[in-house]
Amino acid sequence: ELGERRAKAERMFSLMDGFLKNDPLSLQKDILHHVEYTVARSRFSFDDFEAYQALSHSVRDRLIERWHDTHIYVKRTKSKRLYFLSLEFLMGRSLSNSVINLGIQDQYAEALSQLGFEFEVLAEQEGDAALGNGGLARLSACQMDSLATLDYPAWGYGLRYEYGLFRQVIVDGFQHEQPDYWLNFGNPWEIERIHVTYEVKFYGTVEEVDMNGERHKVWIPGETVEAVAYDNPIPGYGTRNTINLRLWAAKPSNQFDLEAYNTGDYINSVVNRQRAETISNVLYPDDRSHQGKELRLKQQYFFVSASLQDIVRRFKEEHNSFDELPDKVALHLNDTHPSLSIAEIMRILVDEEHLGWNKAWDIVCKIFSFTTHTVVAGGLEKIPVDLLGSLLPRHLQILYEINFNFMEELKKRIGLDYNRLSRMSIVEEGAVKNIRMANLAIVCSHTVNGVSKLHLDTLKTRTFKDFYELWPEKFQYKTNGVTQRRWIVVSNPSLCALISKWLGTEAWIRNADLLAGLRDHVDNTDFHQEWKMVKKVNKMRLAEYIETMSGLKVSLDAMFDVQVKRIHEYKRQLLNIFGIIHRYDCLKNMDKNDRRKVVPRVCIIGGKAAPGYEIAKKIIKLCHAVAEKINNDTDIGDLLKLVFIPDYNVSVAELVIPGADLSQHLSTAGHEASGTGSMKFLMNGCLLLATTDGSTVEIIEEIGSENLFLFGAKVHEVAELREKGSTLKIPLQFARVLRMVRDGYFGYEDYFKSLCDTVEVGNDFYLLGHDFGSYVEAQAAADKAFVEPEKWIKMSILSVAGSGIFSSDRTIQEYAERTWKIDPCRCPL
Ligand code: GPQ
Repeated sequence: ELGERRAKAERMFSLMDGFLKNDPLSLQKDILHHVEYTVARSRFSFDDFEAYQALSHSVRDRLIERWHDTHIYVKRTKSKRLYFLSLEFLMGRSLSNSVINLGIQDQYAEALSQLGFEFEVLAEQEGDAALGNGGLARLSACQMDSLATLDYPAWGYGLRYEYGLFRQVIVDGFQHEQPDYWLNFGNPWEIERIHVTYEVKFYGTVEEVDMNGERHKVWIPGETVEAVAYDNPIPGYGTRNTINLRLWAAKPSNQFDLEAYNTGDYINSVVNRQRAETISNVLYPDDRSHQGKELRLKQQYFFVSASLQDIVRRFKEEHNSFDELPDKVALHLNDTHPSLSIAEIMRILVDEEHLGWNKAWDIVCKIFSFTTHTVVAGGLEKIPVDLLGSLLPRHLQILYEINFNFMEELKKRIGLDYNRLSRMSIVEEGAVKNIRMANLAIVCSHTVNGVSKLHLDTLKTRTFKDFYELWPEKFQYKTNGVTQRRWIVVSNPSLCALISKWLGTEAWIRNADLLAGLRDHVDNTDFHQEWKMVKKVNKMRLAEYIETMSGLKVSLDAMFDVQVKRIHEYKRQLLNIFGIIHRYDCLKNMDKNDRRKVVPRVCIIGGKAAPGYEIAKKIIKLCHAVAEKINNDTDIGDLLKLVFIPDYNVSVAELVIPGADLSQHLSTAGHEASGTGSMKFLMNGCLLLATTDGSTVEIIEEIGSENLFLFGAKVHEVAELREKGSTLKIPLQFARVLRMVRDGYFGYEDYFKSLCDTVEVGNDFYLLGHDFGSYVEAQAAADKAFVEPEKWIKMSILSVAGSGIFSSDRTIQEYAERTWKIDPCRCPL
């Protein structure tokens, strides 16, 4: 029988002509095949977009082959798998990244040019997959790339939102939000798995029943929705391994309500069924605060339930006893958003698999790890008990039981310290009772991770102090990282080529530590010349983009100074704008001779404000109002320009970051858990102007404080400074700038009033006034360094040379070894 099966397999393989071939001629044939049969256009006439579609399908075919092989191999080796649960993945575009990771970039370029197309032009046809908000979501995407590249047997799980993060449109300087219906033109990068579906239950009641002489809880749902899997292959670089990102979409359940149909209200019944699909419709755009919304809770549970059913099914296919679960499965909670997993897996093990509470709890406590991205306790996620009880009645019981046991254990450990007990309780008592998701995640996880060294300190001494004192061994940090594949190889091809040339190898693309080798050439003037040219090419690309987008012509001799990230008060884009006003004010008051010594600047700001975040929206408007004034002042000319780049997203970042000379990371010390944008700039040879916050602390350790421009209050000073309140000394220059805005120098004085109030003496929580003086000094130091090109280029080279440890490969390897305890599982060629 075995012989028969093998013969059949061989026949199948040869019928398909073996694996797909990657020579340019074969690629052309495949592309044309897809033009004709997938896109259904005539091969004699198709446009760039259709060519992009056909091209993507040919890439997808190659991904699928490797993805199948990887699955089969992991299954055969029975390796322990990591399941990375995240409600957000900010993947951006896939085409270039896939082709590069597959290692067939040149072949594709040649194939296309023979067909009369240019790869780069077609790549521009792709829209971003923006299923996430900001740093947290992009981190997940980088980590998926590293998991695949390092051959780890991992799966990502998330939601397939039909509307990704809103598009930001600027009208009259104000942000407007437009829906991002990104699936409109199809998505060649996903594979719909119509047969991989699970029922997800909501509402209803819990009953107790007798089963084989035991009492068991049974949840009778009030509503059932179906989850359908969409698989997104994630290729590793320099390996055949291609892992899966499985995203769930909601569909109406097949168990329809017969009653409703029989009573004759057919139309309404269909319309009601359709409501199910709304669960996975839209991504919540408020980065870090979505409290008390039923739909959000539904999304969380829908995602958790489908993922865990899938994971448990796969486990049971391969193993006989749940005792093996901790050796075979690691579940990672990316922030608290998927924490309902804990209650859900308890429900599955206790109610469905009849494991007994204690045994189930023992197992569950060995499989979860948790990363928090939050700094302040006030930002932690809570779910109102009433809401949870009505939507997930059985889960609420389970959470109460977990909490009861935890409280009992805690009393034994710490005695009857009621204040502390109530702070640590998973259930928050009060007028509105809440479930504290972070407490739940900490109680059940074997490891709690911060995202930078400084962040861990904050967790230990402030945010989770009580828990740290109870379980110090649980607390770790893994400094975030970003993938050099996307952030150098894809987005900065000229720098990529230059690095490989001077290192004499491309091995740094898999091992970023090798970037340190650039230090050997830091004094080489030929190297400097080439380095300078690369920056120039990237600045030209960015300048062109700015001109097409805004009509503004900018000078390539100016320093390109960039701040791009979500708009938040703590990130202090307002400090940047105030600095620009101050610079403008100084220029206006300078005589002609002095002006000649000024370093021209192009200030670039970009980022989205959450739709309901009024102050953030005012910051965007102020940026436009100031830009309007400065850019139209002929007296100032090229000495100062201010550009707001609308709709900042992953692909805009790929263009902006390589073109920056200087980048700004201005969070008030102690507020940025890590920050990952800075790492992308660092890898692109852009110098940083930053506060000593988040991962900047470690960047300083790597490249030395002399190679970046630091300013501002230190973490340990912040609390004291805040206490000083209105007695805090504020520089006159700051007061003057604030006055200008208040007095309507840039118009809209009524509209900007509440914004100005947030930084008024005594009310200035983020300490803009206090930090302004040292900020202006750091800016002056940057100006001074810029007019010494040799010095600047050295700093730039040393930045890239020191960026190796900020590769997400390093982060993932640390997680794999210290937290998940998984081994690489490299699929043979
Ligand atoms: N982060 Cl809590 C987000 O992007 N969204 C969030 O809701 C929270 C955190 C960021 C955080 O602000 C950055 O400092 C981190 O670098 C990033 O997560 C990834 O850890």
